[in-house]
Amino acid sequence: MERDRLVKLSKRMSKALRHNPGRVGLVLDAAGWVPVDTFLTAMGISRPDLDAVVAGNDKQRFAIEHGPDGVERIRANQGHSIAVDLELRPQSPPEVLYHGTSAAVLPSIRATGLNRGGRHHVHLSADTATAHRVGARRGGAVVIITVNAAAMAADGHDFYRSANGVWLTESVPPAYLLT
Ligand code: HQG
Repeated sequence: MERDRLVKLSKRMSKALRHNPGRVGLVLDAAGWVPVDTFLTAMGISRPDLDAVVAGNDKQRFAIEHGPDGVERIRANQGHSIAVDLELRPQSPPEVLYHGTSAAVLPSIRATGLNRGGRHHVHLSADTATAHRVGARRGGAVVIITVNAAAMAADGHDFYRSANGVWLTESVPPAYLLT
């Protein structure tokens, strides 16, 4: 099915742009960008397929824009495990943010808070429906944790919002977990 093909392609693109560019011979710049032409060649994909993935992406995972040199470039909006500086500015978060995860890890999260694991940040959602979708990826029962983002911000924790609306912060200590 066409949709399945594009989802598969999107996953390959995520891997290359977030985790392992070297595997397809790519080098990203400091902010995670790579020229679109270079990317197409390295991935062996066509421009129409790329555009279909970027435009049709349920989470707007990728950004395409013209760089300061006029060259068109692409990067992943969030989710990196490799060192890239997305140049996000701290922003004032809403009162609360949500984190969807598996019920199985709840005791550990209550004990140590939310950790970023292999990624750059802990990922938080502005609404419970999105948090539920994120948590459902883990399989099993989903729990949605409410984070007291306003209190964290008041205590000096920085929050960022990726271009596709994901809220990011370095870690969430247990004291800020509301539920
Ligand atoms: C868990 C997807 C035990 C955490 C989604 C999560 C998101 C702990 C897992 C984005 C823990 C990390 C990120 C602790 C955190 N003890 N487990 N103390 N602290 N965890 O995939 O938030 O499709 O790195 O609950 O939509 O699930 O890739 O993070 O289950 O936006 O674009 O450790 O990935 O986006 O898992 O998902 P992940 P996530 P994409």
